[in-house]
Amino acid sequence: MKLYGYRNGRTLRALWALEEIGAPYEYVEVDIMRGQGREPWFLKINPGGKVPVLDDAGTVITESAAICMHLAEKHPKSRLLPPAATPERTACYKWISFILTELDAPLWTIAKHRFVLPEERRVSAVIDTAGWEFRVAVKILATGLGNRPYLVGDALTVADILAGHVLQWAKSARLALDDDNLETYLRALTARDAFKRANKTTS
Ligand SMILES: N[C@@H](CCC(=O)N[C@@H](CS)C(=O)NCC(=O)O)C(=O)O
Repeated sequence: MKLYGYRNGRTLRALWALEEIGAPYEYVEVDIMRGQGREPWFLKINPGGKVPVLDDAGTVITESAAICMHLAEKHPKSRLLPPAATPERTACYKWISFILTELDAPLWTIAKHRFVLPEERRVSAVIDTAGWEFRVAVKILATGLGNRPYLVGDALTVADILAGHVLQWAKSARLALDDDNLETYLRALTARDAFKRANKTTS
């Protein structure tokens, strides 16, 4: 397996899943800040020009959540997804969708309007609204988690990998989590050996 990625971003999700399952992989850094994502060799792999991208024996997967779910399906012993067609699997799908649409989306909006978009496209008022949207959504996550160590069942799933990533992203974007359980949850996730190995690769 080959993972194309760039540090400090959603690549961490894919690396973390790879480290949790313990399968061998090669990591290829694509320096998106220096335009490598727009180079012809990379556009052949992902015409969207974005990372992460996983090449699993010729199956090329874009989208960080899809990569994590693909890895979980192919390595069921990792238990990164609960068994198919169970209420736990459905709960996992629910949280994955929620995290992507309600937490990743406002964080991405904030990043875009702070530094990603060309200056003439940035609208600073949007940042405040997106911050408010994030705070509303993160309360729902906190309520769903309660004081449990995982979002679904009694083991780490893809939902926790995505949640851990967005919570860490929020903190680095100076957004407070305002919830002791979420802080404890994030501390435990980032203390995992697999997380530390993945984080080292991208930092
Ligand atoms: N929804 C995609 C987003 C991928 C994405 O935006 N990746 C960023 C890095 S975190 C990127 O490659 N940006 C380069 C660009 O937009 O040109 C995912 O979850 O994988």
